Amino acid sequence: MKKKAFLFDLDGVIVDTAKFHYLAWRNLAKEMNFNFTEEQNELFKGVSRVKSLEILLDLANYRATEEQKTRWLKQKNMEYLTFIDGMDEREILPDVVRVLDFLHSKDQGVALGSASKNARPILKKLDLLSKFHAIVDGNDVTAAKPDPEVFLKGGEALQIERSHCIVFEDSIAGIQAAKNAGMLSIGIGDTKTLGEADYVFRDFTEINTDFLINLIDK
Ligand code: B16
Ligand code: MG
Repeated sequence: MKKKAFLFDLDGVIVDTAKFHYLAWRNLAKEMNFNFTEEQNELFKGVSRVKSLEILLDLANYRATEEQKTRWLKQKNMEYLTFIDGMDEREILPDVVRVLDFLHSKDQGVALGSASKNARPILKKLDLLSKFHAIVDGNDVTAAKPDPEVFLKGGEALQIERSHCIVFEDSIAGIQAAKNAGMLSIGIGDTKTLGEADYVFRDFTEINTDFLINLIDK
């Protein structure tokens, strides 16, 4: 059995925090007199907080001062954190823990590769911190997905070469980041949206033990 690195995105892969990001951005959009839709929220997946605000300002056609942007970023995050505070283990997406535990039982490397600066408190809230040998998040990277930095750092932290790294991602930018890193990519979500990935599954319930063993032995 070979040692591989399995790199997990957070939002949309381990937990569905996109709905909380959406509610917080939507409330901010109201201050711009803009009706922010769930469809538009798709553009925010895997994108950093600062970049998300830039996109929202563009959509709303709103010119904000630097001071206002700083205030809004803080306000959005504070509201997001109140939603996170109400979360518990029941929010973990189906079969994520089964897959994490299986990889641990096979002595594989497991790391987080997320754009979020709130990744650690979220994993703590879900009691998942101990399932990761390394955490690379929005606080550790300078370049956002589709730049490969977050996954390259994950592989490095586990000391596993990139050709032996496997990425689970729900966003197009994240799949591109995995590809740019020279890693195998597994899309979690819609086949049409994530068509660029090497494999796509609706969720982890579709990923069976044989598939994981094949990935390890490849
Ligand atoms: P924060 P991921 C990303 O997480 C989210 O998909 C994206 O919507 C969010 O803007 C970004 O994290 C930054 O999050 O405001 O918590 O720093 O999918 O890369 O795990
Ligand atoms: Mg994601």
